[in-house]
Amino acid sequence: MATATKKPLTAAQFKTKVLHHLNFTSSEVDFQDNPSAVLRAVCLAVNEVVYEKLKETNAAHTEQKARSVNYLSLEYLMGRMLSNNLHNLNLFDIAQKAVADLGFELEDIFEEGHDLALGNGGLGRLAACFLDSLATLDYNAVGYGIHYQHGLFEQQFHKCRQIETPDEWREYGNPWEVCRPEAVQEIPLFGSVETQAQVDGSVKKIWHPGQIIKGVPWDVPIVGYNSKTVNVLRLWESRACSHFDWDQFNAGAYQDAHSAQNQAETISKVLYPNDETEAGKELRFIQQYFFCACSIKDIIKRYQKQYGDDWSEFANQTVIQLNDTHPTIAILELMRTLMDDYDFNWDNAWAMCRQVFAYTNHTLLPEALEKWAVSMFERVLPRHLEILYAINEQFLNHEVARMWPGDVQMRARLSLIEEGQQKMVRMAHLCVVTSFKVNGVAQIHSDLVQSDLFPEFNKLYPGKLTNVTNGVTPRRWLKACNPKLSKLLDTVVKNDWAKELSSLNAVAEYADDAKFQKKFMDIKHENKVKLAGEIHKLTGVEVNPEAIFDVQIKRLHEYKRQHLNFLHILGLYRRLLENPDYDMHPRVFIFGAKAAPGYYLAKEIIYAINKVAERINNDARIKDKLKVVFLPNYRVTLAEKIIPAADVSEQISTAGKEASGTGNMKLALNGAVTIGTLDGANVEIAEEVGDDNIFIFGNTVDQIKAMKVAGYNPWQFYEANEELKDVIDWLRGDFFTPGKPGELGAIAHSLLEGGDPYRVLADYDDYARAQEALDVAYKDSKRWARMAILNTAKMGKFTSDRSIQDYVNNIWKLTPIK
Ligand code: GPK
Repeated sequence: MATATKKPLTAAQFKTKVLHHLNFTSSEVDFQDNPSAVLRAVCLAVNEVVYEKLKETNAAHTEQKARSVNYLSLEYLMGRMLSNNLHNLNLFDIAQKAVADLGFELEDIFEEGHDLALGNGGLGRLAACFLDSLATLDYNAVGYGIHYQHGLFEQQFHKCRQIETPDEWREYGNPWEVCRPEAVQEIPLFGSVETQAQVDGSVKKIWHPGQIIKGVPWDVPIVGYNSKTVNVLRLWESRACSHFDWDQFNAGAYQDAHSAQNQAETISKVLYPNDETEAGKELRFIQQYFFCACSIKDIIKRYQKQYGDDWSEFANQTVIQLNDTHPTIAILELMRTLMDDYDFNWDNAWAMCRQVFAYTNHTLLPEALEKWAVSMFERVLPRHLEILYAINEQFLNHEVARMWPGDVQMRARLSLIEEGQQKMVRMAHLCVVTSFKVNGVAQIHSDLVQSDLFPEFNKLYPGKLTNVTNGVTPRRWLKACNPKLSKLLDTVVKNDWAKELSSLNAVAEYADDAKFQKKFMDIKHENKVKLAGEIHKLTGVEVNPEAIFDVQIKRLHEYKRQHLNFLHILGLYRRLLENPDYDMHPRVFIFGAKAAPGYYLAKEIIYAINKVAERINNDARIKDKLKVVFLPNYRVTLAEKIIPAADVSEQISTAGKEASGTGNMKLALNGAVTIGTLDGANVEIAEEVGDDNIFIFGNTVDQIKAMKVAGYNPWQFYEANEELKDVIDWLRGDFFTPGKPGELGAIAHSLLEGGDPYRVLADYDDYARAQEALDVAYKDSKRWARMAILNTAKMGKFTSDRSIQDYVNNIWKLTPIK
């Protein structure tokens, strides 16, 4: 298909489009004091370009019969869309002009936008970065997920404690989505299975569902950067099938008439706010099945549009990537569909499934490995449970028995069913058995997946378990969020680094160049001044941009060890109280984190940090040497403001617990220096930047394991370090909570009586040592500038374009669209 090269839009033309939408789509003639109407009109103007490209992309996909990846994910943390889409379409400058002509600053218009926060943390944001890269690299890809009415809750602090309020991201509509009534699906649930004998002696299984739910797709266009492609993220919304029972309504049973509808709509009502843990709730299970079933039907429908009833190309055309175990049920749904709806025999259906599914593991935490009660499974999806049992039987009797004949323990260990009081389905086992590839998300994590999590599967299926190190999109995480640094990089890098991030390597040559150092650090300073304004707006706290901006932004979790950072802050405070002249460069500790609403200790950690911050920030004795701020409602949009201004990146998880991390990459890319453990992608970041440009501390994975074998005793570390002992005792007493002793005691209790499961105390000493080394380095401004520059220069590996290319080469085998 020959696409005529179109002339780029001018600012005047773009302004005409915006005015058109202000007048005719929004009927908003007087928009001067209505920036949100301007935002909507700008989005609609951008969409004119987007839809045109979407149409062309669809045509090219059809014409080229391109193999596609279908990314199944329960979470997508897209953030705001406008700035990103303008950059990716190369419309940023003209939009800025057009909007200025209308009397607005483009940046103020952005502030009217709402985050698409349909995810919790790293896993959801990774999915968003991957969609950006897939479109940028011109791959045929569809993201599938749930159109949650409420995304991740909004966080406020009330008397230092986290309060959650519902996210209302589309209360007044969302310009970035299109409803597709022509692609609605119907999804069965509950009921029973009938076994019908056939004339040929075989049996046919017929599922008689107890309920049918409607799945309504909403498409969010995904615009590639400087590419031809616009893909879609297709999000399913649940609705009742027969909308309204008028008989009941007329008979006065309003409640009943509404209840079926309410029940159906509950499925896509709200995102579960737990990061890396599973509650085992039926509604969550139904969410998973609902979106998988809609997506499988949609994938088949797309295929049949091209190939009709000929299934021979399906496996060539389709790969389905499972983003963690959350969409595992898609495997059973495809099996069921092929056998029950399309008359596949078992072997052919199973062979098909084994060719199309691949699975990404994102965590080793045992509490995050999904298991579903067999009893619940049977009630909700009786037919799927039958299929699961049949897969298990075949797996155990053929594959396991062949490798380990007569080994009953091995059978029990690998079985898809965990025996016990309550029989459970092990979703990860189903993923590993079925998928043709299983990947971890950073090298050290993938090694641990092979050696510790699935060693038997690794033996059974050599070569199946592999690694794809995570990455982040440099479009959002440098070009759009840090325009000043981006422009500086443009002056010394010839290639378009946003598309070829490894070309940033050229910046390394300037690491010792005094002029470049000054420019680089001046930009960092300007970004810090801007963030200081934001911090003041959000917390009322004044911070000094000359101080070190030390940042820890991520979900609140014990394994991420915000409390290690916190204890060290208390240690610094203690040193300053003992000696107000204690030699340290002033430091601002900046936190951003949401805690799962039901995660008690995580919420106590937030409370303690806020409480201590109140005291420290108002303590005149220590002057400006120490400030602590916890920014409320951490989300993609706030990350975009914090990251460009960070000097220090805290990546301090217990070794072996953080699968990869991706914030570590974003911060380093923007010139922050990492203080971190040898965990997740920190290991690979250290390899890239070199030992001189990162502060590594703490026990390694092997040392952590050895401590467990030897018997870990947190009291020993408490007794051995006077500072550590003192600050923990502060928390146990009423130093920060006069008259209320022990109000901050939960942390101390978990570290001592609770056995310190994440080895915080074991790493305190070395963490404090690394922090001192960092302080020394910062005071040498030339040395620090060099470190910061080299961090930016050496991040080429961590673009999500590289991750996607790894997936393509080793797993998906796609070819780009021409
Ligand atoms: C892992 F298992 C999970 C999960 O449920 N949610 C989530 O955000 C994260 N993750 C890991 O904790 C990070 O280390 C990793 O970088 C990220 O997934 C993306 O792979």
